[in-house]
Amino acid sequence: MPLPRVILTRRWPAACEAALAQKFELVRNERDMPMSREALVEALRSCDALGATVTDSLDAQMLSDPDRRAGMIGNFGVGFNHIDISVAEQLGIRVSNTPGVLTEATADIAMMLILMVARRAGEGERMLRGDRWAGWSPTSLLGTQVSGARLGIIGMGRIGAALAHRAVHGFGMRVSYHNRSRSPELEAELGAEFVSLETLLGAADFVSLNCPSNAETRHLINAQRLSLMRPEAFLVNTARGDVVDEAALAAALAAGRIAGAGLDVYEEEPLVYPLLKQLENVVLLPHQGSGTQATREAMGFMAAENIAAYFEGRPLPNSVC
Ligand code: 8YV
Repeated sequence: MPLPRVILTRRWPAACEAALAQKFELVRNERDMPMSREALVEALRSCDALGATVTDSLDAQMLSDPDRRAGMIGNFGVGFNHIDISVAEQLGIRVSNTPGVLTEATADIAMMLILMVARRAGEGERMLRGDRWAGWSPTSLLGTQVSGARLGIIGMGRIGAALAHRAVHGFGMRVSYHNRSRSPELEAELGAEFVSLETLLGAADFVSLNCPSNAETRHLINAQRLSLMRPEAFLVNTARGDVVDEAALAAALAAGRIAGAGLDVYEEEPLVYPLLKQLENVVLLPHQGSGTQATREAMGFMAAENIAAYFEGRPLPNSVC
């Protein structure tokens, strides 16, 4: 019997590719560039399972293709907003994701963005590398104190909770949160306060987005909600770009309506709203949240295990549908 054919849309860590290659006929994307829509359609027609990532938009039309052969999508990542899950479910296409293994790495990046934007780290580094540093001065590059400040977390899932732990235990921050459901454990353990979205936006020194991207959270942070934030407050986004109306955010930052932003994700990656790149009070990272060697390997092995389970007729350990 021929081995099932698995196509990876991007290069995965070598150890994960090697594990897959032992069990399947593995096709790698040697150039490691995002695949075009046409190439993805072709891939779905010529494999039994697709190893996908956030750079692959798999919409209803592509999944409904009568010539599609793939019956499983093993997503390398926890977020799956790039895949039309309701259509996949209707068509019986199995989809898995990689929850849990990237929680700590992503919470680290969220905390780092809070620190970077508050302490003007990007600005300072640009000044130094640009040979514009004239030496220490009592009043240059003064930032905002993170220790003891109020952090508002929107979306208290695994990553939100890991960020709350860092903020409370590491930095003595006070945490407010808004989520679909309350977490009595976190409230007891960290003194986290459950509040409405409006209360959170109005009270927080730092607002961190840690919710999934879906129809309800698209442009959750728009011009009106940004206007509820305090002029001294900062916005940090490590969730998904479309949770924020980027044009409205850029306008609010440019007008000084909020103090700054730290972003790891964007509405139209890899494009970044041009005005954001011109603003000194914005820290911009290229979607690095889960980017440690250990975490990316753990994600790859988890996705590979789900693909193996599919072909072996076992329940998917991390089934989305
Ligand atoms: C991944 C992420 O690296 O897992 C996620 O949802 O946002 C990132 O950490 C990326 O999605 C890979 O597909």
